[in-house]
Amino acid sequence: MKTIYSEKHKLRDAKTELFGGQLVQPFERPSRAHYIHDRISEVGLGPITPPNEYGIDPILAIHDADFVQFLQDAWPLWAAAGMKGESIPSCWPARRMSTKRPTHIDGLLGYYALAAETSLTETTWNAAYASAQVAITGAHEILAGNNAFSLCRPPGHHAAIDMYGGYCFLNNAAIAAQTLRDNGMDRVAIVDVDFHHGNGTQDIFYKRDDVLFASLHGDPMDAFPHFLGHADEVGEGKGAGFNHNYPMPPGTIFETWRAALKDALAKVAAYKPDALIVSLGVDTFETDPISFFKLNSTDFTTYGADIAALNLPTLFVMEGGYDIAEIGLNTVNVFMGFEGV
Ligand code: OKP
Ligand code: ZN
Repeated sequence: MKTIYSEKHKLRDAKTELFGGQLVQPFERPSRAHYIHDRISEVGLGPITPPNEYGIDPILAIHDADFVQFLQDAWPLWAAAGMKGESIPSCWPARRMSTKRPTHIDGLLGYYALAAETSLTETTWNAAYASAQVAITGAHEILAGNNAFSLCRPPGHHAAIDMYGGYCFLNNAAIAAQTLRDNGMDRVAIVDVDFHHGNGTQDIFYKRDDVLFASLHGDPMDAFPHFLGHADEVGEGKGAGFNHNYPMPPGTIFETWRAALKDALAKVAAYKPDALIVSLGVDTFETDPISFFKLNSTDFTTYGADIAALNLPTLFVMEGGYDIAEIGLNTVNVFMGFEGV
């Protein structure tokens, strides 16, 4: 299987994440992609190639133009305001407040952010843009008849139509799905196996019946993003019945998780999509520092084979995973299972 990878992910190298009341080194850091890249080479999974340049239009097919412009303007505005640290939101339109878009950068950050842990930096936009190109290039591999892995970084599944946060800026999997739709595919399914709920992807496709979304994740009562991902969120309007959430409690073991995956995959099979996109996060691993599921390394191989059994053109898009020493092994194990190696 071919991997799409851009060196430009290194431009996303924030120094700060707001975590537990402290500014810590971000869990989502460049070495994550390096470990995955090295493991792919080590096992000889297949060629690793840079993305093609598809421009801004496929991004604007998913995200609002004012939001995309904000991602580019935020750092210059922040710097011009004389702020000393990285750009962190501190103020939100909470219940019964105005939804007018402010002009001051502190207001804009709260307007477009869904959480405060994700610092914006001078080159964050460039990395997010490159990550989206990696996803779009992967989609074009699917259109050409090949399965592929888009080694996206930064990740994307928390980014919504007009919101960033949870380490995500542009929704890579959603952009890839839309690319497939805009190039002749009628139905696309996205299965999100990252530990966290893919709130952005759900939001983007919630009222649509042409992209089915299923997510397995830590129950939002206990886990980020806390305000979406409940089992009773099933889609709306035309989209009713095309959104499936599988929230699971702390300590969930593979047997339970796999039963949820099989249920989700059965929904996908019944939908008869032209292609499958897997939002692949390996933060379900037992020693992930910010998550609470209990998968071990061989479980990733096992569920890779479960996904392969669908026999669909499949694009894997990288999301989370923060036990960095094991991220290469766990990620590539999914592909070993998928390819039946
Ligand atoms: C991004 B992805 C934990 C706080 C979690 C943000 C997590 C973002 C995960 N106490 N903060 O889905 O892997
Ligand atoms: Zn995650």
